[in-house]
Amino acid sequence: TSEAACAPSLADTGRDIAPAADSVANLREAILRRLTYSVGKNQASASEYDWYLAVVYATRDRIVEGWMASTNAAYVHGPKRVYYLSLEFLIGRLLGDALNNLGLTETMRAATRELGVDLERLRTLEPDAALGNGGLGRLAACFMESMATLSIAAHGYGIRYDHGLFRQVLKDGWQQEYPEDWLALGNPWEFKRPEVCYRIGFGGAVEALTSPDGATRYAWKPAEYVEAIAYDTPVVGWRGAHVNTLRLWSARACDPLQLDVFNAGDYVGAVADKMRAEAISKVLYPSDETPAGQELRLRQEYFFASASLQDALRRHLKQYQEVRSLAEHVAIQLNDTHPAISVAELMRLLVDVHGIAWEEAWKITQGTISYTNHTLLPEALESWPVPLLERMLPRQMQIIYLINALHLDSVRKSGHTDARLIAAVSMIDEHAGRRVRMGHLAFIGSHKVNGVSALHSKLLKQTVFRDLGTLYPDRIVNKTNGITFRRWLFEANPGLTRLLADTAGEGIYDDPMALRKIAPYASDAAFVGEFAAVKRQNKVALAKIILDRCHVKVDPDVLFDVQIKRVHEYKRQLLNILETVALYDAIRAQPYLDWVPRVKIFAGKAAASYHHAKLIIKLANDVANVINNDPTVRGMLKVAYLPNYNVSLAESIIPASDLSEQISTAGMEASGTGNMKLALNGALTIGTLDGANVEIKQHVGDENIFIFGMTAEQVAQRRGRGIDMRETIARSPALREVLDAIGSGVFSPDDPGRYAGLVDILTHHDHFLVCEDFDAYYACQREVAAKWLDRAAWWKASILNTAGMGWFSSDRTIAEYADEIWKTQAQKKE
Ligand code: F55
Repeated sequence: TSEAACAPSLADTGRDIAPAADSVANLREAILRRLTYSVGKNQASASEYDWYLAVVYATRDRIVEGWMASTNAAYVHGPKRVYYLSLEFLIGRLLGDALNNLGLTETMRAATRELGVDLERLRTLEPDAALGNGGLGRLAACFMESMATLSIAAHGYGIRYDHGLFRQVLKDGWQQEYPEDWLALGNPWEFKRPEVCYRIGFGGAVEALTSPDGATRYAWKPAEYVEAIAYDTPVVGWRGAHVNTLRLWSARACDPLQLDVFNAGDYVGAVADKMRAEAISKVLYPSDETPAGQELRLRQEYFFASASLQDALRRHLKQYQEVRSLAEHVAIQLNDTHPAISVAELMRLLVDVHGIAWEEAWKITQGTISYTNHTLLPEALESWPVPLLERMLPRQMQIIYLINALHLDSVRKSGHTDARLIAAVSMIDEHAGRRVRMGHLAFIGSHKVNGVSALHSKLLKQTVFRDLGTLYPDRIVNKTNGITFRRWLFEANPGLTRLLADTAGEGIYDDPMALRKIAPYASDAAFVGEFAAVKRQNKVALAKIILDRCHVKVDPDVLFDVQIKRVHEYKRQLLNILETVALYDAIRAQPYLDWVPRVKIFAGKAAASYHHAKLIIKLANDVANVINNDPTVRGMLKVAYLPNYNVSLAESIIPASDLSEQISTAGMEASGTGNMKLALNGALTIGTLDGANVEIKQHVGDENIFIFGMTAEQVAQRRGRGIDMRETIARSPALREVLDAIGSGVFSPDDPGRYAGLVDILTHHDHFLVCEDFDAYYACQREVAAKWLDRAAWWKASILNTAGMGWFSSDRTIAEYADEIWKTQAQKKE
């Protein structure tokens, strides 16, 4: 029997149909072969993990031929190539993704069953690849899957961190960080490519050479080199049609040790250089939003930018034998400013290494690069001190100066002489020591700059890039984020997927807009019953996880109210906690009223150095302890903080959620993508008019979402009047009671002063306007409760959420990038 017999047939893709007997047999034999020859075990001695490896290898074997075909097709047909440069790829587990996209889930389930092992169990042995912090990194992972699905010839480039995002443990409610070790048992998905190796320079000096024709050329002589080694992971698209590559760089010292130092007896000193070099790919920086500003971070940024650009240029030269046509054949997308040094590095490679004249090189660079902005927060905008850049990357700093000088010349030539404007559009910030503004560098080096939701892109033009946007009015565009439905619906929620396909037809597997077809069933009693039954099943499964991990027993029939995301003041977990306490007070005041029972579910990590966010986590846990143990509440309110939020946990929580908390201060959440995952799975949103919530409202309908609070404009106005909240608090008895209770230690009897400072900030410097939005939020939550009591109305709204979310597929987002930014199209044939 040939391996081809195992190839996915369209009919069984993603469906729970009876698998063909011979494919099951083939797969079973393939697993056994891999167990024997790759893992080196027999059936009798194989551990669960050995079986897991054999299953991954057998799955991978069904990807590799398509991978080589896709790679080859890109050389033969020459479509424009896309390079997605991101310091983060928050991937999660890959086995379910690969099987599902190959249409092999059921066949594999049957094959493993015949071998006496449980596929579901094996899946959980895979560690999450957590090479990202949050939304930005997860977006990169969704985009990789969508680019493969749309057969775009794309490579992802990033860093193969030895250690991804830290593991969060809650000890007495306090967050503790532990190193994460996803590679401890090896990584069966990756292919090491030791032959794909680039030298990355650091430090040293620039030599000016005058050639015989009188022109000056510059040569950078780095003081130090580090090698970048490629590790490739195949990314298989939906139905296995196309396979792209995620290429992650690992840092390796050029010399394993200094033998002379070693021979002199200094065994530690002999490997010091090696340690310094290899530190570059040791660990992901765990900060979301606030850049760490440390030298090692800049080394990471340059290391991966340079390796990726050298690799892209090598591939282009191999295919076209010259570099001048780069912009016609290549699009490079910068995921935030983290890879923005690419602008200077590409110029260096073109001018110094390939001998292209400056002006032509600049056209190529701008024509090739584009940049996505993910934040407006001023403290989140990256800038690097000029002296650091001069020391670490002297030639790139020269190039930045020259780009800036030419940029400012052209600004002046077009008639702008106003000193304020010149200072505002300069790549050098002269305010607090001289620093290079990486957002400006990325903007000026790009042909397109995009925001990630309609509101965010609008605000981008009004704030961060107000002046640059006026000078280059066509440059800023919007590309509202999306999510891959394969992971966030088909894999995470197979029960709902089956119901949707049975009702709306198989078309939903390939056309997310076909979800609209379930709208007519939103009040159909039979459909509602099945929809509700799926949700209940998912809630039973989550209740078990909550019991195991939080030791809190929750009834699957209560309202599951969920806020899952990185912990940050602007995301306002505090607002949710304050409302929880107010509800607790109200229940205690009238315990025999008919309260809508609910559980508040939280999950999320705080940056390790973000003390205030860690205190918010502790508060949520303190509040949970008091409420969960108060008999007067009689289970009408519970609070659970699930530790160590990651992609896999999200896949369990999201399908079980009834209410999605998207309550950031308006104007501060660039887009949000968890909001999309939850709404797609039938959760109703309670949220502000922020980020993509605005567009979710348009797509699901005003009646099917709970919007409250200030708009972005009102936030700006309110802040203009100052952020002292004493009057606001005085006007709200409920808020006053809550703040008094928290501030006086009702939830922290072991340390009554624990939250005095936190309450003081809310009272006197409430930058995120928690107090100002409190009453509106509390009232909106009561509307949620009222709707919950009208079961038919609730399910109708829930179903209309799922029906209306098709537009938020990342396939739509990627198609827009391809059309309007990359100017590329899907590959024809392979
Ligand atoms: C990571 C490192 C640094 Cl130095 C700065 C920011 C981050 C980071 O993780 N940012 C992030 O996740 N931003 C989010 O991007 C999402 C995708 O566009 C948005 O949906 C979300 O609103 C935004 O906060």
